[in-house]
Amino acid sequence: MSDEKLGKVAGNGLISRRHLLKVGASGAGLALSAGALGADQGLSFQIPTWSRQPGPGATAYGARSPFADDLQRLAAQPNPTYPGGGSSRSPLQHLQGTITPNSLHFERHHAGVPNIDPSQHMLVINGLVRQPLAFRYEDLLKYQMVSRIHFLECSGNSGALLRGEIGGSAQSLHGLVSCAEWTGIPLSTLLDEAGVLPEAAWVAAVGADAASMGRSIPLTKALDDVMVALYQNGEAVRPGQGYPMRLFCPGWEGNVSVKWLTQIKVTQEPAQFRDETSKYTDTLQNRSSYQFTFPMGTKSLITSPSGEMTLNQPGIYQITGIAWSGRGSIRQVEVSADGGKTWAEAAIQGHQLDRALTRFTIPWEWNGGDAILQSRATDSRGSIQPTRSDVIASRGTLSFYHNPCIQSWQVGPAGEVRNVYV
Ligand SMILES: Nc1nc2c(c(=O)[nH]1)N[C@H]1C(S)=C(S)[C@@H](COP(=O)(O)O)O[C@H]1N2
Ligand SMILES: [Mo]
Repeated sequence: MSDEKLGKVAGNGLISRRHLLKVGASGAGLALSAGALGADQGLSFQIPTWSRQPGPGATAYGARSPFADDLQRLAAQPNPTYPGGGSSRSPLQHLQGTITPNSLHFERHHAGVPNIDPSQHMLVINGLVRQPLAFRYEDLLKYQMVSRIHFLECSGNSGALLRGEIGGSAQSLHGLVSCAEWTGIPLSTLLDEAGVLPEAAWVAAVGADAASMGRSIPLTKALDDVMVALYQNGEAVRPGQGYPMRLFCPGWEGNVSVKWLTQIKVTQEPAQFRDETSKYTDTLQNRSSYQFTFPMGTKSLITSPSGEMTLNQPGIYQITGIAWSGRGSIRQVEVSADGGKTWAEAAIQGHQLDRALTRFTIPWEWNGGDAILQSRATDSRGSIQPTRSDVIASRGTLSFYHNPCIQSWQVGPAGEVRNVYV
């Protein structure tokens, strides 16, 4: 049969999404649960134990199935010289759709999670304003809010690939990205009330954690789409995400979305905080550094099959993954099964929202031979995800923040999937 007849759309087994996969088992010999509809067409049914009696009733706060309890964040080992510092990563290889459940949203803390009583917490706006203001939590609840679905990505995400680390999973290599519906008050509303003076050009945002983590944000961004977020996926922002309030800067490196937000100082110049000088800058080969690299790049990642998974046998697999861009929406994702020699366009599974995760999918037939799976995103501005060599050629090997490069997953002869560099 011709490749077209088989539905092949690119080299090494990528299949058209319109092709019938025929992977469902035929009924013969299978014991299935019939529900209320009864057996049919030679399928024999058994009633499972859970259908024979009522289960427990409704609960005050939901929990997931014990069969799904292995979905856990991956936390870095505690470091006694850096109390509370570190991160935990989202289990990207087990998630579907585009919204990260709050309990699995990645975390990055510089001095642990403060236990903030919202009735004792204040947000102060001062500096180059006509009238300094202080807001209590209840005050903020009186303002009109907006809801936006956006990804959040740590600028250190995927840095392991530039360091050339061996092995790793989607979670361990790329799990510092998540996506949620954020609800809060546009920062412009609060700045307008304080009355920004004409000479102002930046704001300095500071958190109430023991790190007093601060970042400078250009006033243009602060007045454009930055919000003081109080809710995440409909419930109060979790302590790990900044309860009772955090700054949220759509599309920009996670570090500027200051958690446990307690002060916004309007200034003429950036404050030069520790986290914008000693860290989160990108040093080039000539030892000069990029500072204030704010928007995250155009990026995608195959989440399944991915590193540390095993394909049990040759056959059909649904490749799926996520794509995002800090400057717009995702226009297209292409997938390769031969290490980038040939590409096929993946189907977009749902939303293609501005600066949000976008899910892609494409069926693939693994023939048991060598395969290298890659995905490549293009955003709404036409920017194409670079290869690792592109990134290294453009800025050398001294920096590992802000890495959007294409991930390569090699499928070995026993079906083992691992991170490789091509
Ligand atoms: N006050 C404060 N804000 C902070 C941090 C912090 O340690 N303290 N970490 C920053 C970093 S580096 C990132 S990537 C994001 C992570 O947000 P998340 O933990 O909600 O995923 O928060 C940022 N805001
Ligand atoms: Mo970060």
